[in-house]
Amino acid sequence: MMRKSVCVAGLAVMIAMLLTAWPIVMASFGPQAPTVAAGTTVTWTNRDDIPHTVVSVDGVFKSKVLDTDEKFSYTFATAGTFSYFCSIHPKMTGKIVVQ
Ligand SMILES: [Cu+2]
Repeated sequence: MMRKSVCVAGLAVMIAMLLTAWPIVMASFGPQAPTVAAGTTVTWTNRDDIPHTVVSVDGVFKSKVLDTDEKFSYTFATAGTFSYFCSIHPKMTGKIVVQ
């Protein structure tokens, strides 16, 4: 199963969390490291059938537990590289590059 939802419309970027293969440690964020402009709101959507979270490594943002099709959005006001992971499955990682 390989479902990705990437939508760049105006100042919004959609990131889907998806399960690429069994076992669960293969779950991943896609795209992995999109580059966006400062001021962009990034929305993560859980396209998987198990819960995930989106947690900034540096404590910049933190979602609640997202069930299937639930969303989390964060607006990146400043430039930098923001790494994040799923607190339920710490091997699920990604980053957002803000310019
Ligand atoms: Cu997860």
